[in-house]
Amino acid sequence: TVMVIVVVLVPSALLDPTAEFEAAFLKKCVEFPEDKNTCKATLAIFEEAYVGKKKTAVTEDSYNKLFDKTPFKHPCGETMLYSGIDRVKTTDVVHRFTKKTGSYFTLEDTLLGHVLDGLIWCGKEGSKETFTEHCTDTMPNPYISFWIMASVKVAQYACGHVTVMLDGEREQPYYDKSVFATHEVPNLQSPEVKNLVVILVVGQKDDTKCNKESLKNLSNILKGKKIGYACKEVTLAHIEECIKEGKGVCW
Ligand code: C8R
Repeated sequence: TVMVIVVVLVPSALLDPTAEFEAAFLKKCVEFPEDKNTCKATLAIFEEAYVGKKKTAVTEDSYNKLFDKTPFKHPCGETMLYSGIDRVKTTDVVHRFTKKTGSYFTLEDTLLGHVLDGLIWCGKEGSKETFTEHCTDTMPNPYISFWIMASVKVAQYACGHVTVMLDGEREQPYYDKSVFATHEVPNLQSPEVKNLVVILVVGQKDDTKCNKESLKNLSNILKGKKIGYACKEVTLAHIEECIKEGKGVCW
């Protein structure tokens, strides 16, 4: 018999989804200087939520400990929500705005949101590994359960004048199936939250788009929660200008 030994020279991280995922997590985590020393501990708590479990067993509550141990640090009165804003026009205008101007904080500007945006993860029963494929083909799954819990938590954390960027060119800027509608609006706390300010992003300003039926629904829901409502049309070009000049006071 002839024994054939094949040695393949590929960096081991490329063959090992767990190592690759952990490296990506830690790399993005240390970009937050205040959290640098706790990134490994945060990763371990994060993995507890899904490692060794089948996808459908990972629910929103699986991430309770993670959110308890990783509280938000941004000013609660500078919370920026958004919905549908990056599907049509210029991708990610809201994230470019908050990053460049340093005013307002989206979930992706908080530690966990920043680290996990763009990553996919899941576990398997009887395995200690992290997988990064076929993770979202069940409901629930570890990925969607995380984003739902993160959305609930950031809405509960918000206070004062909360801002939300919505797409004014859509028929329904406030879309009742969105995460914003199903998990954020219902979790805004009164009296901590005084007001929800809709920044309605439009192509051309015509001062009619705030009158859309779907926004009347939103204002009625808020009225029922004793939270104030305001809506302001702002053109995409104006926001792009603010981004370019780094102007956080934009409307
Ligand atoms: N939020 C929800 N989902 C998020 C997210 C986030 O910050 N970040 C990512 N990557 N995702 P959408 P929406 C993923 O349709 O439904 C919070 C999830 O897979 O543009 O109203 C955030 O605070 C999720 O299913 O908007 C924001 O205020 C889609 O992207 C709303 O919820 C949802 O993206 C946005 O959720």
